[in-house]
Formats: sequence, C-alpha cells, structure tokens
Amino acid sequence: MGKRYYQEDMETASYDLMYRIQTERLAKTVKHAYDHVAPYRAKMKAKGVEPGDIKSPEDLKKLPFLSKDDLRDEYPYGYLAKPLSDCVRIQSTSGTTGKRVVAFYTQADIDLWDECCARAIVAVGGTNEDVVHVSYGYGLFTGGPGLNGGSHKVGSLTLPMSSGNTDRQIQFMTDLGSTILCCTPSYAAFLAENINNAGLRDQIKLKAGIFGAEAWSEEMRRDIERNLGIRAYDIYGLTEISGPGVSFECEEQTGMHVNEDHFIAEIIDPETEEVLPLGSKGELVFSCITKEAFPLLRYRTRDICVLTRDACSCGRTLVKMHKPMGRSDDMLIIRGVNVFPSQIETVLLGQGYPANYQIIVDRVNYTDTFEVQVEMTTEMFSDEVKKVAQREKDLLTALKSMLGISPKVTLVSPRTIARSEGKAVRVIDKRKI
Ligand code: DLL
Repeated sequence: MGKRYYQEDMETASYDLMYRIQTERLAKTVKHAYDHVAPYRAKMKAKGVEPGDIKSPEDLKKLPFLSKDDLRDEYPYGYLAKPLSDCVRIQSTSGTTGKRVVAFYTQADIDLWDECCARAIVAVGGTNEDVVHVSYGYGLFTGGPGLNGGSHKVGSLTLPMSSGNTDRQIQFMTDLGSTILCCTPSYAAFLAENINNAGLRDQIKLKAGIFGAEAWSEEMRRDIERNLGIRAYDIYGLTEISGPGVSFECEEQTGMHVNEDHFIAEIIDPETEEVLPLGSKGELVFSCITKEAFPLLRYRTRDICVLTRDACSCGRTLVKMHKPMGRSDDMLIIRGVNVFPSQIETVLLGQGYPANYQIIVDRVNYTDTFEVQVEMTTEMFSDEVKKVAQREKDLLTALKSMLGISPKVTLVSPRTIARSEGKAVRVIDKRKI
C-alpha cells in the first residue's frame, strides 16, 4: 500500500473539528442558496425558515427537502447559484423519464470534486506510480470525468479509455500495465470474463478496482476479485451532488466513507421524512456545504442505506455508509411484494451463476408476471437437459425463500443476455400502471 490518505487532516479529523467545519460551511451555504436560488428561497420562506435559523448541523432538519422533481421543474437554470460566466462545466444524469437534470460546476467545484475522487484512489493504494485505467463513460455522465480528475490530482498516469471497445481496453491494459481499473462493476465482470477467455489473465498488472454507479453485491465483489486477481472497492456518488467520490471505500471494504467536510449525510424515513438515528435503514439525504454553482441542500437521493460511525481500521473518522440496498424508487412491487433486484443477485451469485441476468415484469389479465432470466456458465450449459431442469427448480426454491414470491426462472445459454458498457439493464418492467 502506498500513501494512505490524500488529505489526512480532513479524512482523520476529530469529531469536534469536523462539527466546527460543518457548522461554519453549512451556514455559509444556506445563505448563499437563499440569496441566489429563487425557488429554494421560496421553499425556505414557505417553511418559515431563514438563513439565520441554521446555526449548526442539528438545525438542518428545519430546512426543506429537495428532490429530482424540484430540479426538473426548474430545468435548466432554476437551481443555479452562480452567474453562468463563473461556470466552466455541466454534467447531466442519464435520466429515465421527462427532463434531464443538469448540474453546473465552477472551477472551484471541479477542484473539490477531483479531490474527493483523489481520496478514493489513494484509499485503494493509488500513487503517482500507478496507471489508472478509466473505463467509466466520458461525457455528460460523471464517472469518466470524475475519476479522470482524481487520477490527475494523485499524479497517476491516466488512461481516459471511456467505455466500449473491449478489445482495445484489454490491449491498453496489457501494453501499458494498468494497475487500477475504474468502471461499473458489471463492466468489470465483463472485462474479467473476456480477459480470462482470451487467456490473458497473467499479462495484466491490475491490483485494484474502483467500481460504482450501480448496486452490486458482496458475492459479485468476490467474483470480480477472484477473476481479476485484484481487490475491488466500492465508490458512490450522484450527479446532483457532484458525481463519484461523494463516498469511497477504504482497505477495510466494509462500506464507504462520506466526504463529510463537503457533504453532510442524513438518513430519513422516506414516508414520514423524519430524521432517523445512526444505524437505521432509510433514505439517504445529502447537503452540499462547499459547492458554489449547485449547492443543493437536503437532497433526497432515493437510495436506501445505513450510516454508521464505528471506528475504522484505516484511521479515517469520516462517517460510513453501507452499500445502498436499492432505491426507494427502483424497488419493484410485484403482486404486492417488495422486491429489490440486489436480493435476486445475491441468490444467483450464491448459487454460482454469473452476474448476467434480467428481471422481466409484466401484467397480464390484471396479474403481475415475474420472470428471472439467468445466464448459465459454459459448464452448466453443457450439462444434460435433466440437470438443467433441476437447476431451474433449485433456483426457484432459493428465490422464493429470499423474496417471498415465486418468479418464473429461465436459464438461458451463455452470452445471450445483452452486455452493457455502462450500467447494466437488470429490470424490464413492461407494466403500464
Ligand atoms: O452514478 C455517479 C458515479 C459514477 C458513482 C461512477 C460512482 C462511480 P448518477 O448517474 O447520477 O451518478 O446516478 C446516481 O446511482 O443515486 C445510486 O442509486 C446509484 N449509485 C451510484 N453509486 C453506487 C454504488 C453516478 N456504489 C445513482 N452502489 C445513485 C449502488 C450506486 N448504487
């Protein structure tokens, strides 16, 4: 392991120091947002709260929440807090329905974001001796630009590969000796499969991976680690709050440290909006306290998560968030039962299937249909038909016991489910409800 921290003073700050920093920065940001963001000022007024009422992080609960819908309603400039002439970049979410969300950055915002990503790279052992292979998409998506900026700050040799063209990825990886791979976990699994199929495993020098932007299980982590001979670390973030690097995993691999000197995290009950204590499961909410152009306060992420503040062996004091367990809005309700795609993945990987699967939900004659299509490994595929039928039965039993409802399980031949270079498409919900 190289240098352990990128900004040791902040990453290992005492609770008291962090509290003082947050107090000062929060008050400043609330005033900045109130003065320059008309729709936020209107929301604060509607709640009867003024900037002077926010004296410490405890007062956060007095502030109104913000959601993706608020940003969409004011598209594109409504929540911009700086003149456009001070902004140097936009990024945008992949967006599912309706208008995209556009986030704005000043140069200072970009510098802080890059530093957050640099912390993530150093935490996995990155130094200026490393070759950082960035296969997140570049463009409006924040993955590529974020890790690229972080890698520059660390002084590593940066390979701005972007996603796609797997043969070229593997060629650069072997020719230039990439040591740290940054991409989505599903693309990492796909690259691993191709590297192993091509018999090139002993020609790669990878030691670590920084994988995020989508939910992945511990089983998938172990599979990627084994197949690439690396340690795989999680990274989290969202466009509205900056991008990757809102939180990052350290060598302990037990959750992600939130960069609390920039983002204050809260967990709320998504129904009642009540703030929940540390250790409770609920929706993650972030307040940005250092941003200039897009200083969102109490932004509801829809990610279901748990925050903990146990001592970490890495020495960081930053609060930790567990792997998100799904989103309050991607949770499927099938025949009245709540289903998280991550639960299905856990079962599949636990039974030795590759992480290539699709969940297909439809509604026929007012009844939900629920199918899980799963790719077999080449070994499973060469088994006799009777064995495959038994496998389907076993998988159905395991899924039923995890979910409480029975899907139709279909095992398909290897490499028949479309691969993704970005976020994998796991759920196809055809219901028009
Ligand atoms: O996915 C930013 C990012 C890029 C994070 C690269 C990590 C690495 P968005 O496209 O705005 O931003 O999507 C944000 O993705 O609210 C989560 O639901 C999900 N997400 C991001 N990271 C993780 C993760 C980027 N490590 C949304 N685990 C978030 C689970 C994640 N879900």
